[in-house]
Amino acid sequence: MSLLVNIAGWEPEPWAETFRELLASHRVVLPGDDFSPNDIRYAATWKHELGSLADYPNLQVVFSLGAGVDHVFRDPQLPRVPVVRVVDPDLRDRMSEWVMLHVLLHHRQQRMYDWQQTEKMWEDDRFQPAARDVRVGVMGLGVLGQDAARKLAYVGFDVAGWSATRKDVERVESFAGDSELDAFLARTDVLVSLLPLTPQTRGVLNFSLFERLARDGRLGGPIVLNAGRGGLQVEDDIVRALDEGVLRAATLDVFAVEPLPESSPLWTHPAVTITPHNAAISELNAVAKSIVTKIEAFERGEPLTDVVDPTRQY
Ligand code: NDP
Ligand code: OXD
Repeated sequence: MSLLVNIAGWEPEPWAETFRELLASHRVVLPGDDFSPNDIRYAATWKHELGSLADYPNLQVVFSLGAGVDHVFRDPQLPRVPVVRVVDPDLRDRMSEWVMLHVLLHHRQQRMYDWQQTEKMWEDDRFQPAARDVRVGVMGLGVLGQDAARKLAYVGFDVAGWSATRKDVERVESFAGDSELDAFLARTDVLVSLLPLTPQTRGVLNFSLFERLARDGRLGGPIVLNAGRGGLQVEDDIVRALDEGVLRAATLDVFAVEPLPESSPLWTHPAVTITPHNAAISELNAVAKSIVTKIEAFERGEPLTDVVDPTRQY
């Protein structure tokens, strides 16, 4: 039985090596290796080439090497087998760190102080609201969103979340479905997007949505953070909203095209903070171990966990 490691954009060799160490009972192969397609039972993939999972007649499970699975479902020739995603505390905690860091950077106006430092400027009379007076709204209250929301609430922010179905998270107000989106936005000063990219969510972070964020917040205008996927945001709308004062600032980890092209105005916009899609990296050892644990359980006859619903695509 073999595991095919099928990766684009990341170095595949270290992944194959780690799987070999952790899954000694299986052969671990890369697409260019010499193997029979009939031997492949599992595929571990990140942005695999379209169609490159089609010719394995005994493939039983596709494992995403990340929490997101849009890179799997974009393949029109995806075999009809279960798709399993990463749900792991290592990845979850990394994302919450990113969210906390960037919400706090805006809340404590750290970018302005960075600039003041370059000017040797001592200007300490700025208005500084309390965290309890800043309303953070987490779009996507799933595994990552719930953890980030809990931690934001623990620090003292006034936190709400929006998801398809209602959630019960301590100290986090839950808004659900399209009918409650406007109410969620109207009470949000800092919007944190942790949605998956699906046909329903593509382009949701657009000018019209930005206009519906709270205008009476304590940070001088709404702020948007997106670590979900680039396809959620309309990048021209972000620039326009910043230029027209509809948004005060944006922090973006993900982009429609990655790496972000040099020509993008986002690179140099003074109100934009950019991180290179590393809000929560898939740490090789943690993710490979979690996949191997799932394979071992599956082979003992236990049900697969973290299987993605192919109709929802998340
Ligand atoms: P989950 O599937 O656990 O959560 C997704 C959340 O989004 C759920 O609360 C779901 O609602 C909600 N949702 C989905 N579609 C809609 C919709 N149409 N309307 C309202 N709510 C919706 O995913 P995770 O939290 O594990 O991950 C979220 C995303 O984060 C990933 O898909 C990936 O794209 C991104 N990510 C980015 C990383 C980075 O480094 N930048 C790293 C890891 C992940 P409900 O629960 O009610 O179904
Ligand atoms: C993921 C990612 O989906 O890293 O895990 O983007």
